[in-house]
This record gives sequence, C-alpha cells and structure tokens, in this order.
Amino acid sequence: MEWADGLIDPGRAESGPPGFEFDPTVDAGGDGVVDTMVFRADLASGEAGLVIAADLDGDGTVDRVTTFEDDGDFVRWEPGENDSVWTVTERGSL
Ligand SMILES: [Ca+2]
Repeated sequence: MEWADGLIDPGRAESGPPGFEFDPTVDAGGDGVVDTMVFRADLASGEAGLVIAADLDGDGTVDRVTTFEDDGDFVRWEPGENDSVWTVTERGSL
C-alpha cells in the first residue's frame, strides 16, 4: 500500500493523493451506488490497519480516506482543491 512517498501515515498532517487503485465494492450510503472500498493495509505507524476509501460526490474518484489502527485510533484525510495535497480533517479514537 503506497500513498505518495510512503505508506499511509496517520502521524502526518498532509500527503500526496492516494496511490492505490480505487475499486469500490460497498454501497455505504444505501442508495444503490457502490461508492466505498474497504481494505486492510500496513500503516506507516508499523501497525496493520483498516482503510476506508469513499467517493462522496459520485464522480468515480476517491475523495475521503479514513484509516483505522487496530486499537481504534482513526485519521480522516480529504483532498484539497486540486487533489494534489491531502490533509487530515479529523483524528480521534473509537
Ligand atoms: Ca469523488
């Protein structure tokens, strides 16, 4: 799992665009549109974690990525205006 210049890193505040191929299989909104992809990956923290990638506006490209470490810590990433820099928009722990 590559994301820009390294693994998905919950410790960073920004990143390049996600390097994985977006292949959604889940209809998260219940509207009949398959818009979300869920997979496990090695996070830059060294832990394996869950990645949830979603296409919120339906244009076929991912525009929100949330990473969950197995201990419940999560980080949400969203792209800036030109999609070249993604920033952390939320952090927390479940
Ligand atoms: Ca989109």
